[in-house]
Amino acid sequence: LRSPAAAPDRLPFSRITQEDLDFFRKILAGRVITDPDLLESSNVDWLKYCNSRNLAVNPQGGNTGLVGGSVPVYDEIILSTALMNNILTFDSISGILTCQAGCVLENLSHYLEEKDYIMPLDLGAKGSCHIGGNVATNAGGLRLLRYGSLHGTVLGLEVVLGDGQVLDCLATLRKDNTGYDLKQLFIGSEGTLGVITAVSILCPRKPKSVNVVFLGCETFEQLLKTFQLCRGMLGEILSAYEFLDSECMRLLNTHLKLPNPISDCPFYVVIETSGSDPKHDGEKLHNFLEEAMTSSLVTDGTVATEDSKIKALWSMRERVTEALTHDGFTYKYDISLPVEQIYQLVTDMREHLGDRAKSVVGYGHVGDGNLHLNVVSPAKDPALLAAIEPFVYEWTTRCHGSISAEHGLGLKKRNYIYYSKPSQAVALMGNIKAMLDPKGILNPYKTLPDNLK
Ligand code: FAD
Ligand code: 2HG
Ligand code: ZN
Repeated sequence: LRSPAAAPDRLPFSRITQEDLDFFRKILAGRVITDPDLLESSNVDWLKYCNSRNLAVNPQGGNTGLVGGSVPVYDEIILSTALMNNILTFDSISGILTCQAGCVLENLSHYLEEKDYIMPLDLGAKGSCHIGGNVATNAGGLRLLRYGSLHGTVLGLEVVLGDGQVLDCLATLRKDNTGYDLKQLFIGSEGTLGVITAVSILCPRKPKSVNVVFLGCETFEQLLKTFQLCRGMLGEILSAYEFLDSECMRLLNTHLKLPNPISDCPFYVVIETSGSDPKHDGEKLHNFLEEAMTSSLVTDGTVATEDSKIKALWSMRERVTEALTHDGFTYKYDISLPVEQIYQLVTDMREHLGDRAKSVVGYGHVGDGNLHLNVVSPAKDPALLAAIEPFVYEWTTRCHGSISAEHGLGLKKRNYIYYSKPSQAVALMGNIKAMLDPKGILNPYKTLPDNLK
């Protein structure tokens, strides 16, 4: 029996008697535990314990993060959400799902599809990443263009703070303006402000008609004009506009043996439409493709309507990261820029590095103005790194871009925050961290720059 100093007065419940224990032993043979040593772990609130012992904790979901945020730097305790994988509720009228943080994104998608709904986000790491990790990183992904960011679709969160307090903001309401919207602080906080234990999220209806088109363009300018054209002609059914360059295609061919589904081009686009009427969507898509071809914006293309071909076309975009891992040591940059400037950075980086890099590739979420610039070398190469940075960050700042569009700062990018945020904003972030996690036990060395610690 515990009597913590700050506990509220005990309410008038009955005391457990020997008869109660006998009853439970009868219905739960062998499963009633009364040994104080065995009960210890169930009675101790582990975060309270870590806080009082000043032990550092590293929350971990699917460990697919790309900025070193999900793994300990020294001897932090890894807190994995892998076993917290229950779906709690789903309301088939509103489309609101509540689940524990450790649910794998793809499992949630399968669950929802049976109910004619989908998750509002999708990413290449869906088979491993957890919804808690997605929220903690504010993951963007392939359909942000259509369904918006998690800052809009997440309706509620349950979070355990550094001192063990459970913050229950697990609302399932579309609208709730009662005071500050605290859950927003934890979306994208990369495990530094609290441990997300449950999420409620607004899910869109499953589209009745999905088409995927894979197109080739001669120049990036044409690719952007094609984007403008398809926004105008496809309108509300456009659900993704993604790109990869010919270097990515070469790596997909070489390392993953994925053949190019169309003829060789400098740039490739994956366009997805999702709608409720196959005939209407088909007509719109047909008109768009006719216009794009006759105005010579695109040089070649292929369309998929059935699942297996849709999957195959998507893998040309989703598996670029995997292809890069087979090419050598990869330096990764996840940059937000005004959309007209996104490929110029790749061109300038190639020119700047000359033959010092093995490959310099550009791909990403054109629709969101988000470039993934990856530079590969045969092995870790400090001289190459010194040539890439701060060049890439200074270039980005000149264009008023962000040095982390969707992957976060983690360990790797924490000290570059000032390229994208003014010092007052960073100082305020430090104050928020100090208020929510005064001992700084949650994911130390991550997100915030070293000069704040
Ligand atoms: P982890 O990697 O385990 O953790 C990431 C961060 O969140 C860490 O700082 C960790 O401490 C924290 N964290 C994890 N769980 C919790 C929790 N419950 N409470 C508090 N903090 C927590 N990202 C995109 O944004 N868009 C993409 O399109 C995209 N595509 C990808 C494709 C591939 C092939 C790969 C490998 C990665 C991709 N990513 C993408 C990056 C990554 O998958 C996402 O950041 C993802 O959201 C991380 O989820 P996770 O469960 O793996 O989190
Ligand atoms: C993607 O969009 C991911 O494919 C991964 O965000 C990007 O590996 C990368 O740099
Ligand atoms: Zn991405």
